[in-house]
Amino acid sequence: MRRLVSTLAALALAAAVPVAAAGSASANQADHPHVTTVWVTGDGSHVSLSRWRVDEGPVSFRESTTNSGPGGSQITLFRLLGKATVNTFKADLANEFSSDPATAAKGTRGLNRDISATGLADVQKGYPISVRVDLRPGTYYLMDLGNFFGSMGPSGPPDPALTKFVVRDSGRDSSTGEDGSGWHTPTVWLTSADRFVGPSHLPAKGSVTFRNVADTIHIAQFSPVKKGTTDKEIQAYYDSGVMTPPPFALDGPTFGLDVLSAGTHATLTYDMPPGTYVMQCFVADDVTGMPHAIMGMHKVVVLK
Ligand SMILES: [Cu+2]
Repeated sequence: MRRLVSTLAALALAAAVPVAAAGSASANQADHPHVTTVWVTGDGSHVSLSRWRVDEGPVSFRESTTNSGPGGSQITLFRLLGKATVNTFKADLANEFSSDPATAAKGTRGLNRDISATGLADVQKGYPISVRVDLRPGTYYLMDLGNFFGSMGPSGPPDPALTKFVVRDSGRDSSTGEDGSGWHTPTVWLTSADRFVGPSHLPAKGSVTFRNVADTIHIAQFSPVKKGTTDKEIQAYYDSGVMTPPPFALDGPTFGLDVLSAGTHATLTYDMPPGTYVMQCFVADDVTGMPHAIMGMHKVVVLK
């Protein structure tokens, strides 16, 4: 029971209220000559794209949302692996969000096996984010779970609409291409020990590269917290199992990296209010089903 209570508390923290003022933050970034740009708009339930077909290689997705609800848009880009189908993926997804820990663990194992996901991002209205990834040829899908998370917490399994996206084989060897690592952006590693490893200060306006060097999917959701909040306080809150909102939580826009599969990376370019945030992962552990955040996958960072 304590585990479930803590899970709900984690979700409550994740669904912080967005600020009303919508600063027209433009997530600009220098365009590499060979980077393809795709504009992505979510409404909390559906994803629309400026184009549905690109050549393999680096792609910059300029993501924004029209959803002013607390969930904004939480957009995932993925392709199916092996014998997985859309139906097996949806079954994995339903398991992942089960309130039964054993079922949630099974969901994570299924997603680790059945998809390769590279973001995209979780955004609020007025705070667009660019996500740069390197894509190999294949058929991809996008979904937006913003409305699913925007309610008082998930109720029932998600059944998202999927938008198809095709990456063509251009004949060139994309493995030797620019992978974004030459940008000299700050890097956050998502590790097998279920920890974020990276700098304690990140830009409030700029780019951060996330590299998943673990054996499981992870996310990195940023929520504003009071200045001076420590990871020790956050862990004590989770360990206490209380259902009240975290005393360190602040209202303000949340944002972050959506699902990133093991062995992949993505670079987020954003312009968010400076301040103290906690970066957290709410993926269910693939054995215990406990959210990674409760197991310690949280990291306080200052954005300035
Ligand atoms: Cu994680």
